[in-house]
Amino acid sequence: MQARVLANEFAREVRAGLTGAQQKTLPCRYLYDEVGSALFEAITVLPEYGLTRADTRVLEAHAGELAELLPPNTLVAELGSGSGAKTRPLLERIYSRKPGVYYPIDLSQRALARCAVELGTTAAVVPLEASYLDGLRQVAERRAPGQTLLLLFLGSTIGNFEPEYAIDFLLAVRLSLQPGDVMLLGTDLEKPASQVIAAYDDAAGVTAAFNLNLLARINRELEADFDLRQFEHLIRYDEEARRIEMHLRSRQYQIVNIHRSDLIVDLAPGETICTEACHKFRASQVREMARIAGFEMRAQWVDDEWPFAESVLAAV
Ligand code: AVJ
Repeated sequence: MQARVLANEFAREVRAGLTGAQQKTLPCRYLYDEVGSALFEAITVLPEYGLTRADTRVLEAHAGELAELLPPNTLVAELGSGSGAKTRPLLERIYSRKPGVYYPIDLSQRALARCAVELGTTAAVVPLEASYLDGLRQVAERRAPGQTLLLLFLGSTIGNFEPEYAIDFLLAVRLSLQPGDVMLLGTDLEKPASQVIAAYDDAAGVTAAFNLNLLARINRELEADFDLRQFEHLIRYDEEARRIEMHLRSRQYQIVNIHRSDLIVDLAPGETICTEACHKFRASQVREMARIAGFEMRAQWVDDEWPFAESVLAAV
């Protein structure tokens, strides 16, 4: 029998993640459809989730210092622009004398459109709808000789990579940069387990809704019949690896049909689907990862209230 050619990458990745005897997984980037992005925005203002507030505070506190480290002809690009709200104080400082171009790189057209509205008065926004590395290559092609690039990678998104892969990713980024370019990297830092767990298992259930929405999205886009009420949000924290995982746990034996993935899955009672892993870092670990990838740490700022670091990494 010839395998059906699946309609798109989403259908293929869902199939790959749910097939086989190992831990079932779904790629975390699919959490961010329109509903998922709105739920994530809600997560960022939850009392238990200090990450985004810490990121924003450190950026605001040190925007001036960062701007002083950069030459006047600096160009700014950002991986995963989100709503753009965190980026505003930085862009205002950097482009205070002469407005410049800002390249947000994101797979979501909506995020890019919102970012253009949010930051359009501060910079000339040129949205790039692309994966991180493709977008970065496009920026590299467009830059004028002699311009310095400031690349923002905020919000600890790098924590979604397994540590070895995080280094590979930084290496790939470094290959698209020139010596003297600067990457500003935000990383959530190690903190007590109870605090980490609460941040991903909030009392109001917003993170649970964010997690379950992935199944709703699969139902909508891939003609599947997940019964969301038969799954529960589950958080696991591996303290030694400093890795928090989000899972969806099946409440009973069940069979799910995912039409566009050409797949029928069965789940045992208690079996889980892992939907995201987020690593927490040590401040020294960021310096080390950066060094291996060809960057030198020029500054590192840590929030006083919620352990979170902003590291200034210069390409060498
Ligand atoms: C966007 C990957 C940084 O790991 O904290 C928040 C995503 N998942 N709550 C994080 C997330 C559940 C977030 N990152």
